[in-house]
Amino acid sequence: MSNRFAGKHAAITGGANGMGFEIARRLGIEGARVAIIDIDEAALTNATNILRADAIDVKAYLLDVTDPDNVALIFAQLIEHFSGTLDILVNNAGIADFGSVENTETEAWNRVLAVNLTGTYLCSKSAIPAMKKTGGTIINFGSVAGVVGIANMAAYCASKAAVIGLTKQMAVDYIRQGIRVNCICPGMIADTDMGRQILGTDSSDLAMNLRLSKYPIGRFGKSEEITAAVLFLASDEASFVCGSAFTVDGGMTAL
Ligand code: NAI
Ligand code: 1HS
Repeated sequence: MSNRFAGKHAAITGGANGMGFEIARRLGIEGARVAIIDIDEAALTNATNILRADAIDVKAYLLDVTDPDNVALIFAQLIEHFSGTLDILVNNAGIADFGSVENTETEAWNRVLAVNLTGTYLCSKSAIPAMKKTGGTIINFGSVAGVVGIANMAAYCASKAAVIGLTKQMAVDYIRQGIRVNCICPGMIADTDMGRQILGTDSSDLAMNLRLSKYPIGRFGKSEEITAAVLFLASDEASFVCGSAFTVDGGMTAL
């Protein structure tokens, strides 16, 4: 096993479940000390126990990434825990909601934008001052839904397109200050709660085949395939990768 992240300090939002958990686990296995941040207290406890059983140095932080004061507070705490440094931030926390523009309630619209976009902005804002001191990298979570339209996901698509825009903007502002910013744009990842939630909206053979027909590779993705790409972006091997919207989607957006 390589030790690509030995001596690195990493924070992963939404790190208690799904892809965030897998990313935290892989970063830890490859040597990083990790902070997992999540709104789901029970899942945080469970994730911490699993990671510690794997001998990973992990600390859990309960946080709603949409809350500006608490984001600032928790990031101050975790950066202090990491002796004033933070090398890697993965803005992975996200939620989905369903509806066209006409039938998306304003409250749902605001919540999706708050978690997926404002959460990314707030956590980055709190991480950047520490990163400026020693250099660092930020990986945001976009989606194929930020690149092409997905039926009945107005708020989600808008939030992910905005995350891609924010990524490019941040990349330009911060690369000369030693911070590389990129985003990952996964296609459908079926083995997470969100993946199951989306597929569960219509699991008829017709709907499933229609969805699958959008994927030239002939299948949906797995968390481990996204994790591998995120770890590449977080590593020094990606030293010239900056402002990228990295699609990892079995060819979905190439079709
Ligand atoms: P998931 O539902 O398994 O995990 C999301 C995590 O974010 C959960 O632990 C949840 O508690 C946490 N979270 C939600 N709201 C939060 C908040 N306000 N503050 C802190 N934590 C919060 O989802 P999954 O599939 O692992 O998704 C991770 C990211 O990947 C999301 O940004 C999602 O939009 C994106 N994505 C997912 C795809 C999929 O097919 N599953 C495809 C493309 C992108
Ligand atoms: C949830 C994630 O961001 C992907 S949205 C893509 C849904 S699909 O229509 O390609 O199955």
